Amino acid sequence: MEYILKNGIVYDPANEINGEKKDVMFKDGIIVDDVSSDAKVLDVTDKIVMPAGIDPHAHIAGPKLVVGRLYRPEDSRRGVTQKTKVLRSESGFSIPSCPATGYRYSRLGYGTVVEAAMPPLEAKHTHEEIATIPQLDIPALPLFGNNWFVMEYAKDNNIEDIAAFVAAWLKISKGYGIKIVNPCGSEAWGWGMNVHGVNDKAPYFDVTSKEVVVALAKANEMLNLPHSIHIHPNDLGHPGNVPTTLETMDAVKNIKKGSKAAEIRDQVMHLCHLQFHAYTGNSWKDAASGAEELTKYINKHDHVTCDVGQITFDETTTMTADAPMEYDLFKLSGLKWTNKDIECETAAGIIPCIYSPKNPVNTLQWAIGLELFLQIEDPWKVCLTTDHPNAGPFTRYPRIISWLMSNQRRMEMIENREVHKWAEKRTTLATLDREYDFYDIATITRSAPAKIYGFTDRGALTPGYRADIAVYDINPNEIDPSRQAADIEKGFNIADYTIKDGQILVKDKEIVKVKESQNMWVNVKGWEQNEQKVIDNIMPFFTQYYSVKWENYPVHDHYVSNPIRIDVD
Ligand code: MFN
Ligand code: ZN
Ligand code: ZN
Repeated sequence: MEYILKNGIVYDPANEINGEKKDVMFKDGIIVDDVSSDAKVLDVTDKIVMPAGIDPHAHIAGPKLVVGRLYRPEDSRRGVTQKTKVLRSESGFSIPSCPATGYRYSRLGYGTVVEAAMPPLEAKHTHEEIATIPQLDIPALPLFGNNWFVMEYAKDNNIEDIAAFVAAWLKISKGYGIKIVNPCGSEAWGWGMNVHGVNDKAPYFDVTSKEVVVALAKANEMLNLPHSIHIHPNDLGHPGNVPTTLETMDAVKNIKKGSKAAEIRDQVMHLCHLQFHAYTGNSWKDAASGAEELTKYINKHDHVTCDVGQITFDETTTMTADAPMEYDLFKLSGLKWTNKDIECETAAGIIPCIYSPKNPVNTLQWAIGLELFLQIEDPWKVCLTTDHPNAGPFTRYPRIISWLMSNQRRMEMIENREVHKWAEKRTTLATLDREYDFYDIATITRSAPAKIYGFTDRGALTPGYRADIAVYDINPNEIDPSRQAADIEKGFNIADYTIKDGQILVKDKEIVKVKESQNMWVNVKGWEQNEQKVIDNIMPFFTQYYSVKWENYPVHDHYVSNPIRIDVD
């Protein structure tokens, strides 16, 4: 089938197209330069056309989602809709059901969402859920930062075996890249402890957090993985965590990118939900923003990219492999909390969180997130996330976009005391008058995440790329985003069209088609012998310490029925 999206106003930063009136054409699922006169015309006159959105960091599938949904029936009672001819019923607000997750991303004009933390031991289950979420392509990042074998190899500075281990584990778990969460800290949680900073060691492992991070980054580059290491550093959510965040970034600054990786991405480290790692002070009583210090570093260095984890002021559910941090939140809030340990690989905790604009600390967090967006000079270094659902649900992205585009709206919130005065007193937000434009928004929601992940088939409207396209009912020539924040939010809330692989999933703001999701995973080639050697090496430990048999551990092909395999050699 051939289509032509006619007369739209196109924002495509990867091709430096900034608000040009232009037709976009696609054929058989792929963007093309030209179509025949038989092409079906979709009139999008004066509407915004962008590549489909890419969410670089969200928690949408896997064991902690299931536990969260189970123990928060009060969340499932929100967002309920009846089934229609096309759709299953929906439920949930912060942790929507799998079908609702796919539908809602599709309504926002998104086509790709990265599941940011997959325990390899429960990868099978994660993939079954990925298969239950419609509409999207979903890569998943397996967790490596507290893995016993990785920590042992890192202690010996044995980068080659870590690389072989990673290559094997990406195959075994059908994963896309290396995720690290609170390195050494989640292992310490097995003993009721945590680590506090990059020079701390996991108990009974003679290796520091920093050594684990550096070793994994080197292995990542040795393998030329399309994505860099993706890290949630130590000390999340703790006042005074800025030095740890800076030391984490600085630890990898001299690591050289793999030669092939260097052709597709700039960074050697992606730091997720930076907002939670940007606090000064000694306690919440004297905490303040560390955004300036962190953004100064990021502006000066090209080896780090980040996403923000923007607070949205909602009642949400937090869930993370950083289990000791969730215990800290439990002690602060007293809300119901649960813990999920996953043997010798990682950990997890889950607890609701109510972010209120009346709460000084939550307001501080909100303002810091916006400061990060506004103080990072190059929008290619920062991505829009709420670390869904940790800082709020992804369905709030349009509201965040409206905040970024309107200094007037931000000042109104501060001056009218819609938010607590700490936003003004303890951050510089009120002094930042920068406003994002549509090109910047397209960058932080499309082109930057694509580049950071090394995607070479999406995130741009380049001929040959997948026809993943979003159209929004916003006329950039008529709207003044600075004064019309509510209209911006409304316009981005529901796409006019969402097109995925050339299939029209959303039309006239309604889902008209449901499509099976596809998992994207990275298949490293050329390391097979080293992989087997490492597997043979660790087998005695695996047999002794894991409660599953090796035969049951790897994700068999039938769990991933419709994969997009990315071969790397
Ligand atoms: C990441 O997974 C991920 O992370 C992320 O809520 C997450 O109340 C999961 O106990 C948080 N508050 C304070 O201590 C504040 C001080 C308080 C006080 O006690 O003094 N001050 C005030 O109330 C101010 C009043 C005065 C004024 O100035 O207005 C704590 C408390 C808290 C702190 C609670 N912390 C948690 C934050 C961290 C991490 C949430 C979520 C997190 C989730 N992804 O007139 C006048 O001036 C009067 C002054 C006022 C007065 O004194 O009344 C994984 O993948
Ligand atoms: Zn995290
Ligand atoms: Zn996260």
